[in-house]
Formats: sequence, structure tokens, C-alpha cells
Amino acid sequence: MDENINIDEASCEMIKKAAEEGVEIVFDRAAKMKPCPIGAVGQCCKNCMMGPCRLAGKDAEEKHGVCGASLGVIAARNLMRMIAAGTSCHGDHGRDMAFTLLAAAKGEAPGYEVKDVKKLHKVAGWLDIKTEGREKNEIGIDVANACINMFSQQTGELAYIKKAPKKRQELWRKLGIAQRGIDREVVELMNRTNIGMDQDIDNLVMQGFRCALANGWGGSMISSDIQDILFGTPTPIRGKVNLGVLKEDYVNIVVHGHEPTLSEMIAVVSMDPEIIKYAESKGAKGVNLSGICCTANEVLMRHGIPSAGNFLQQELAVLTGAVEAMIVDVQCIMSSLPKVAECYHSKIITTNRKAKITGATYMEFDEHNAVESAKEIIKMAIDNYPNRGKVNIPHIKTQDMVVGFTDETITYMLGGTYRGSYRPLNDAIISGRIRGVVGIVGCNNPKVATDDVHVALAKELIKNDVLIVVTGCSGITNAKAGLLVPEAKDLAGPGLREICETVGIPPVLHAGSCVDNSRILIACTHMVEEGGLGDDISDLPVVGVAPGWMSEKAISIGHYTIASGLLTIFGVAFPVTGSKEMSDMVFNKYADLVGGKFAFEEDPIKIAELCLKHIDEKRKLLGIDKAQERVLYDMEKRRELEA
Ligand code: SF4
Ligand code: MSK
Repeated sequence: MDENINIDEASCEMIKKAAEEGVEIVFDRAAKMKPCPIGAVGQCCKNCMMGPCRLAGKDAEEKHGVCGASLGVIAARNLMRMIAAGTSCHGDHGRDMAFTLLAAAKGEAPGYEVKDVKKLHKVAGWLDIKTEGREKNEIGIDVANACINMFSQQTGELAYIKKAPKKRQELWRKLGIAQRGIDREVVELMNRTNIGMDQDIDNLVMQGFRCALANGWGGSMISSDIQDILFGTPTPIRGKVNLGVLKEDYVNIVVHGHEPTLSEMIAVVSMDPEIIKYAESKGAKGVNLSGICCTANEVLMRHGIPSAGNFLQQELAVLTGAVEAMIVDVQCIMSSLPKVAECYHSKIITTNRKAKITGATYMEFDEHNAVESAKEIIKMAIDNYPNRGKVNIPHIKTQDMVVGFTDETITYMLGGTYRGSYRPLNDAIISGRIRGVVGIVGCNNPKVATDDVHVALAKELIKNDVLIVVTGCSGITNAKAGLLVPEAKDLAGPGLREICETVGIPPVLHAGSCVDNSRILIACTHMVEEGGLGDDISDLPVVGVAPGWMSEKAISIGHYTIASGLLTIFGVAFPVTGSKEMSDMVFNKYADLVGGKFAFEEDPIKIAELCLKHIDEKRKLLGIDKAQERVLYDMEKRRELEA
């Protein structure tokens, strides 16, 4: 394993244990793997069997695939296919949520209900669905059907486009990239990247943007909205993080993946007295629930259920020997889990017909029979408790955190219930107390100093008065480093510290899971609408960063962030750098087209410098680059003003 892998102490303890016990984990596989240098930079095409065509070497730019495709076209097609894959992940997630809402509103999914009526009315408003004098389930059925139809909508733009600033909507229409149905955009992008199809890079990337917009202002937004309707819109709540949240004398159940439908029910059922009694009958003190990845974020944001860790800690949780069952749903689940679990007593339980793993136990979760399904799964975990061997939960203290900062929360916290608005945030930015806002999102990747890139970047930025919003595994990673507590204000610059003290917030705000990056888009729209910071998202002193990304979902997220107007910086590697033409496209020309573009940088301090440079340029363009002194008015000055 790479000695330079910088990760938290609890993980290091488990990595050491894995080595001692001869259990192969992700870090070992990463160290052994020699990633294909051609594929990594976009120089390989396997879209047909005349190839695969490898356009490598010094003269790569002059080479062509057997079909005649240039290096630029090959790199572009590869990137576009990643957008299609990422959009389909978040889209299918949103679709599942819409069908769950439909079943709940029809009374066909006992245990689920419309929990947040206020949010239901808000979403209905966006979708032009009448709410007045109607019962919540009636509205719920209409909202669910409208969302389901957004997947198959063949013509016309998605209703969610209206949530963006007017100027941005007009740009999308002018460029012909206003998104139609989510499925249609994915299918068209896959078609256009086939052999013999779209071989004009300028034309191809526009469909890439349209497909990505169908994710950010489509599939992901549907997921977040419906999850709020069904399970409640998160509000600030305390929680704990890291492997130490596992408990020695309890049946430990870890939920992992992305869709909260099952985990919400597991959370409820695990507190059922009948279940606790059953756990006691097997010698345990009760059931202890925790999470990994974005399923963890979902139950953490709404119930304060502890997070055992991020993407790279899924195997490490099993290594403790304390996990009776890891219950997984969809996305970011490592194929290696059943093999690691073989060395201990842990059961890996897959629950979704779309995500089975050879060697795991499959127990299909049916939301129409959710309580019974959840009970059955939990009982299987409890039955496994007596099979435990030696337990080694890291003794490093768990870290506290405060999470649940949605755009609704920010409105309320900054402006209060009756006059909730983004005015105080905009004023803080205009006055320079907050220099800008950076969203640090995405995965951990064993190719880089895993946790360090996220944490070093966040620390450097808050020191420079930049407010941070985190989602996904970046949220968990920064939480482990202690940046998600109000006390972290002491690491912030004087301006940001003052805001944190006044409002009582941490300098790093956890906004949720990967699909909740759409919440950042809505927050940006509110900032524009509030006034004083330009009239489009591209005018804002805001940057998006994915310093440790690995999933195709990140490429789709990056593209919708850029199509929304923001500079977006990626670490690790960028999969088109083998082509000068495509590099010029993503790192320069994108900005001319949509206002946002990619930048690539691995070093977290240099990423911070890029963010600050961009923020300062935007501040200058807005005319707010000179720090404004706060003037305290005495009575005489006030009278002068009133006169
Ligand atoms: Fe090669 Fe063209 Fe086939 Fe790609 S599509 S594998 S470049 S022949
Ligand atoms: S879980 S996509 S590793 S952030 Fe959303 Fe984490 Fe990345 Fe999966």
C-alpha cells in the first residue's frame, strides 16, 4: 500500500489490521493496479469491434481510429458517455422516488406517507399543479405522475427549468440545450456517441450539456424534492461520524448506497420494541444503526443516525468484525464486500434488483411491503450476532458534527421564519465578510491522498473567508476532520468567523448526498434573485470542486454545474487530457459557450488558489472587490441620512 495515503487514524488502524490478517482491500488493489495510461487521458476507443483503437504516442494528434475518428472525437465521445452514465444513475434514483411517492399517496405503500406538506405544495407550484382545497394525497399523486412523466417527456423543456434564473433559462434556449425528458437525453447522447454518428465535437458537447442539465435540473432535483416530501426536509441536527460509531455490545447494522427508501424504514423498525427484545434474546443490548456513503447522509440529515464513514471505509467497517449486516441499495457499493465479509461473520445483503453482487445475500426490498421487508432483513442481522468472532472497533474518538443545511435551512437561519431570505448572505458577500462560496463535493479516490485533499482544501478556503458547502463523501470526510461543528469557526478568517458566530453555523455546511448537489443550484438561484450579485449564476463568486472524484456521476454533475455557469475544478485526473482539441474545449471553450468551464488541479492548496482567483475576478466584475468598512452611525449621522 502507498505510504503516502493520508487518511484518518481510525481507518489507518483498520488498514493495518487488514494487512496483518491478509485481507485484501481497496488500497492494496489500487497499489497493485497500473491504470491504463491511454484510457486515463481519453486516447482509447472501444465503441466498435474494428478497434479497440489506441491513439497513443507523440503523434497521437495526427492518428485516427479505423473508422477515421480523430483523437478529439474519441476523447469527446468517451467523456460524453460518462455524462450519460452519471445522468442515468441519478435519473433512475429520482424515478424510484417518484414511484414510491405515487404508491404512498395512493395508500399502496404502508409505512410511507407525505410527511412534508409544505414542500409538497412548493414542488406542486413549480409543476403548475393546483393545491388549493386539495387533500395532500391527491396533490401527491399529481406530483408523482408529473415527475414520472419528466423521464419520458419527448418534446418541450422540463418544468424544472423554471427554477433557474431567467437569464440562464434564456441562454439554454438560445443554445438549444434546454433539457427535454431525462431518458430521451440519455438515449440521444448514447446514440450520438456510437460509431458513425456525431463526429463534430462542438455539436456533441451541446448534447452532453443537455443530458447533464437533465440530471442537475431534472433527475437529481426530483430525487431531493421527493425525498423531502416523503421523509421530511432536513433541518440542522447533530450527529457523529467515523468507524467508532459501531458499538461493541449491539447488533450493528450498516446501511450503504444512495436511495433512502429502505434505510428510512430500517431506521424506524430498528427502534421497534419487538425488534429490540429480539436482539436482547440473542445476547445484544439492542440494535445500532449507522451508514456509509450517501445512504448515510440521507438518514444522518433527517434522523441524526451516525455515519460510519465514506466510500473508502466500506470494507474497513466490515474489518472491525462488529458488523452483523451491511445492507446495501444502489451505487458506490464495492464488488469486494462479500469477499472481505467471508473473513468475518458479516452478511452483505443486497436489496435492489438493479444491484446484486455475486457472493452476497439477496433479499429484495419491496416498498409496497416495506415494514415486513425491513423486519425480515433486520432479524437476519440479529440472528447473525451470536456468530461474531473477535471485535476490533477503532478506539479513536468519534467526531461530532452538525448537518442539515438545505437551501430552505439557509433561508430560515439567515433571515428568520417571517422574513426568511438570502439578503443577509448576499450582504455578507457584498461587504466582503464572506469572500465567496465553494462547493466541495464528491468521492474519495485511493489514487490520491484520500481524505487529505478534501480537508486541506476546505481549511485553506475557510482561512480565506470562503464559506464551504459540502455534499456526498466530501461531507463525511470534512466531518471526520472536525470542520462541521460551530467551533471550527476558529479556523476561519475574521469575516467568515464573525458570520459563523452571529448565525451559529459551522464554516463548512453539509447540504446532503450526491443528488443534493441540486440544492446548491437552487441556493445559487436564490442568491441571484436576491439581488446585488449579478443576474445569472455565472456572475456569482462561487466555485464547484470535486478534488477526489472517481464516479461517472461526478462528470455529469461537473457538466451541469458548468452549464449552470460555474467554474468547476476536478482533481485526481481528467479523462480528456490526451487530446489537445478536447482539453481546449473543456478548459477554455466551455466558458465561451455557457459561462462555466473545467479546471484540473491535483494539489489542494493550488486548487484553493484557483478558487480564490476566480472568486476575486467575479467580485471585481461585480464591483465589490474593495472590502467595505463597516460604518457605525451616531444619531447625528442618522439624522443627516433621514434628511
Ligand atoms: Fe476504432 Fe472508430 Fe471503432 Fe472507435 S468507433 S473502436 S475509433 S473504429
Ligand atoms: S457516495 S458518488 S463515492 S461522493 Fe454518493 Fe461518495 Fe462519490 Fe459515491
